[in-house]
Amino acid sequence: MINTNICKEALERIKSSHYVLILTHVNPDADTLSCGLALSNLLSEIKIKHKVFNKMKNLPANLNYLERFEKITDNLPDFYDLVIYVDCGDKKRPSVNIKDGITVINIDHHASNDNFGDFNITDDTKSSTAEVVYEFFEENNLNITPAVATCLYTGIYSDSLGFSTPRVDENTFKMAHHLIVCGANPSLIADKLLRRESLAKFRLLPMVLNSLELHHEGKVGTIYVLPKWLEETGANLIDIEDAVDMILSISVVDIAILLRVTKDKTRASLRSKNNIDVSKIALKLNGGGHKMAAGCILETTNVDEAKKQILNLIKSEG
Ligand SMILES: [Mn+2]
Repeated sequence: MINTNICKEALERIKSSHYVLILTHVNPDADTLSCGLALSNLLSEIKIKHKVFNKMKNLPANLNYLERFEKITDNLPDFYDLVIYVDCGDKKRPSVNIKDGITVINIDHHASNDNFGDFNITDDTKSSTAEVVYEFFEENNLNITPAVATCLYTGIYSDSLGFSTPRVDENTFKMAHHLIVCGANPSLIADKLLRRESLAKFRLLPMVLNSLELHHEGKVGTIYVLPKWLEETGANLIDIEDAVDMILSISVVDIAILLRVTKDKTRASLRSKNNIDVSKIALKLNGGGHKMAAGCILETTNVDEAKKQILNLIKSEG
């Protein structure tokens, strides 16, 4: 649960800092980046020097409408005296080494968060970290500008899969309501997030969907993508990320698996519904993740071999 005093103390600490480093997680999603940018917009307003860091060179371009998006950097500044982690279930998620002895603010909603910060603003009842950041603003009576409102609405909308995940409740809608009052535009945000796909994606998608096979009485659906398909269509791997969710949306399917073959290995993304824990399967293959969304790497470039390894494991797990 979010503690008012900790929110106030954390803000005081931010205000007394000379340079704040805001860390977002690898393979960034809209939640981590929108939280980082909401804080960045606040810090620039109150004139605190800072940087939003993300390890990746290629950030999801569909988030480029968020104010200060272009300022996100993969360069660590030489000097910083406060670090804020956003949407990071553990300290390793940003995949970067920070200097020892620096104060850490940890803002997150993962149930697995072990409160690694000096200030922990965490709440695992929230469907997104954006809701936790919203509470941080509210507890401190901070002004929510249209830029901040757009960031936070984006994080909530995206991480709750359009207000459809189990942790969405009346408070989620209350916050969304207030963010719209503050200047977030729901239809514009949905257009920016959902309706700007590349043509290449739609050249690739039929190939990938055509690879669909159902196993174990239809409960497990597999699809794959081969490197030559990416070459032929000019699509990126990121273009195919939601194909696995399409397979999971098939009524009989409880586990959907996307196998992405690369030059030297195969990456597997696993999704589940009906309370099935795919993180256990990923863990057995040295991967990890959440109960309903996990991943691992298979040391083969033969897609049938990769499929066999993972299906045998699912069978043995029951
Ligand atoms: Mn999140």
